[in-house]
Amino acid sequence: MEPLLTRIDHVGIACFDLDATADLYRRVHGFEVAHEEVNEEQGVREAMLRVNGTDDGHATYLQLLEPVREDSPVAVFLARHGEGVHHVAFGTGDVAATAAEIGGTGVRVLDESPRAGSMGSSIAFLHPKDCGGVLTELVQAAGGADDRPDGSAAGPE
Ligand code: CMX
Ligand code: CO
Repeated sequence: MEPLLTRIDHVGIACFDLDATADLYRRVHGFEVAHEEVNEEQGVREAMLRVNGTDDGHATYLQLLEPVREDSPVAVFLARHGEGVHHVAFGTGDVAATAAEIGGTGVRVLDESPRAGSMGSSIAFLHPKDCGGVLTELVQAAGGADDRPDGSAAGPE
């Protein structure tokens, strides 16, 4: 079977104060904020810190997440667990097909159809209880960056 997930897109980190946490990662790790946006649907303000690569869909990021409302998943997580790693996100060429394929194995897919993610990407989440305790995000970068050189999607065959 071709691998469905072809790279690590980002690691999501929950924090109470986005600006203070971005400053910490700049001072301690030397990472700059490449992109910032509010995702109302996910209930977060987020900053993408590029770790390697370029912003053409092949980079790996840290995604800092600050909740913008009390009932958002990140707010619930912070209240229960405090700050720290919230999810791991893998790149895939076709998020809907990959979610369907993984869902077919019995893993709970949390999004009926893909939603809007950072920087124009399409995303879907897998339940942490079905993924060894790790909330798992599937990411299809904008612009087909995960397609193979021959133009075919790097999704399931
Ligand atoms: N990582 C690992 N385990 C997690 C978790 C996480 N991020 N969030 C919750 N859990 C665990 C809890 O510890 C709990 O386990 P126990 O029952 O053993 O205590 C269980 O899952 C249920 O947790 P809960 O606090 O009751 O939370 P909910 O079930 O209401 O929600 C989840 C959990 C994963 C379904 C929900 O957070 C969700 O739908 N997440 C997807 C969307 C999201 O996280 N968006 C923000 C990021 C946006 C982005 O990346 O762009
Ligand atoms: Co994410």
